[in-house]
Amino acid sequence: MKILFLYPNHEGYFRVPIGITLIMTVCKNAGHDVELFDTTFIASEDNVDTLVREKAKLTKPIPMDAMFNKHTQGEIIDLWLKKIEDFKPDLIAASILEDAYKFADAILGAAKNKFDIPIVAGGVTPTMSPLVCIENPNIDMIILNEGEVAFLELCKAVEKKISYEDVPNLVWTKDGKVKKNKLTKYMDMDKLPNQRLEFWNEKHFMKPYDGKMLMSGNFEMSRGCMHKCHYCFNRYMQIGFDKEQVGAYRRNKSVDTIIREVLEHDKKLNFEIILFSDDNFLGRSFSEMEEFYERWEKEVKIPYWINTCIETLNEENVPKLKKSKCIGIGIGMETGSEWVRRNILLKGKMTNEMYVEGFRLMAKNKIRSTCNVMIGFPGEYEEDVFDTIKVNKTIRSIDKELTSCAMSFVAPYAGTVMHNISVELGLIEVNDKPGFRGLCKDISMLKPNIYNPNMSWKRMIELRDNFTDYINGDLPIPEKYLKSDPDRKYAIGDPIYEMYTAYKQGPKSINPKSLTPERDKMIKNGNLDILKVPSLTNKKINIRDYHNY
Ligand code: B12
Ligand code: SF4
Repeated sequence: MKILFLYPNHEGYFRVPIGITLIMTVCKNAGHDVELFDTTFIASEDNVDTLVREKAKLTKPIPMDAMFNKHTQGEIIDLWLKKIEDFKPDLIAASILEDAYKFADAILGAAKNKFDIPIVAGGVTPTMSPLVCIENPNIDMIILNEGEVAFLELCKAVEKKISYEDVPNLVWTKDGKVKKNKLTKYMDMDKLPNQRLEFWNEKHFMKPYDGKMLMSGNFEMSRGCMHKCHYCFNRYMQIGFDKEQVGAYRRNKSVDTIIREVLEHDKKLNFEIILFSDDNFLGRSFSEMEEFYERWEKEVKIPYWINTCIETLNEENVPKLKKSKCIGIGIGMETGSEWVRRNILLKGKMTNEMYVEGFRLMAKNKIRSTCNVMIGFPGEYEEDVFDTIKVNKTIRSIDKELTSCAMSFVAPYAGTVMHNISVELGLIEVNDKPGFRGLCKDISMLKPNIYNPNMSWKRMIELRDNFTDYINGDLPIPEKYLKSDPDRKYAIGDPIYEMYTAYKQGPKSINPKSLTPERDKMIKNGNLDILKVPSLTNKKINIRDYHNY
């Protein structure tokens, strides 16, 4: 069968995406004819993320605009329609993240208008919000969650023209009713095939790093995370599906498998750096990591970069990471306010002290590090932001060559508690078009998305823009923020925190027919305090006008 995949990447953020690559791989391995329409290098004139990082003085500038050949949306659609005409697929399959959903919709809509080919969507956004996406007239079906097994079953059903009833993980409509089929188990990571990389433009393998472009490989050694952060899609992946599978989400690939996979590709591609996409690389047993350090050092010898949680680093493993050629580590701290981290983000009990120690340890072992933080959580105050700035200033001062810190805006992605709370409290402009109902309009990590009564839109941008200067000591921290208030007297009585309590158990997938279930429940029970949240009382500040405020 012929399957045309769509990777609707609209901001030029290149790197081989493992998810859709694995889906294409299983299809090709099963004998299907697979082609890809990838917009990465034609929908943007540069890599927006790198430009932002360069502007924030986080990376050494490397001009990359020559890699891009920006087309208008109309031109992209013409190319897409031509591709469909030439290839004549039996099925169109798109991988969608929320930032690119609107763009994906425009491309899929053009196909829907002109051809009669079934369209299926997978990836994080359809997985988090199936009831929203299935209302989209340009999407016929959704594969929830991991697609390696389910998608092949769907191909079988489409090819043989048999009922979709037995296709696992499928969300579809029958007789006007939305149906959710049974789910398959989370994948055994050692049973996954090695990625087939032939679909991708070679530019996807380039990684701007320390002022150079390196040949990079993108691999995964684990899936999932054991933490419960309120802003992260991982929490939904733990609890949003099969109750029996809650503890099964966090899984590892064996060291043997990952080494074999990397070496297999390295023979042809000569990697200069391996990027591990795992969210919490060191969140596995000590003995397995020992095996990894030893074997990587002897058999692979390629420098690598990981993301991990701060509490996984210690005096014993950091030198081993270094010895096995780990050259960089990304850490999500998210906020420097311990109260916000513990109570709003549910990020665990990590103290600022633990973060500073962790960064010190990495610098001592000459490993580069990045501390990622955000601004704009509902219930965050300017005082909290300066707590973030102060702890990052300490981290920066450890070693300016080896540490870096990056601040982005909180993006309330559907499927996270941040999104639930933002919708319930009227803190975001919510889309009301079928297929989009309940999603945040124009979501992006590059601008404020969430109305915050404690900080104006302009002030948030100013704080983000000045973040690097504050932490480098080029801008003084205002006198009134020099001392932190661990009791957060400035926030006492803020009714917003009630909504966090209502979502303590985790996020709920958005139902476009009932967007504010918890608020409705509170009002029904006579708990009217929630209505005192300024976004619900102050009609003068319309969310739509927040950017002028
Ligand atoms: C590596 C990575 C990237 C890479 C690769 C992107 C990609 N599309 O995979 C790069 C660096 C390019 C990237 C960029 C961005 N990323 Co990113 N990224 C990740 C990260 C850390 C790992 C992704 C991964 O490889 N996962 C492992 C694979 C196996 O899982 P998967 O991709 O979900 O795929 C499985 C299923 O979803 C499904 N599936 C996927 N596609 C399809 C398609 C079909 C047809 C089917 C049936 C099934 C299916 O099957 C797959 C296999 O099981 C994730 C966090 C995470 N842990 O997932 C964030 C994440 C996906 N990124 C995110 C974001 C926001 C971005 C950016 C917008 C950031 C920015 N400001 O630039 C851009 C957008 C780029 C784009 N349009 O794709 C968010 C998405 C949130 C959301 N709800 O949309 C995530 C979840 C992180 C977060 N903040 O929570 N990212
Ligand atoms: S620690 Fe990181 S990856 Fe894990 S749930 Fe929290 S934000 Fe997500």
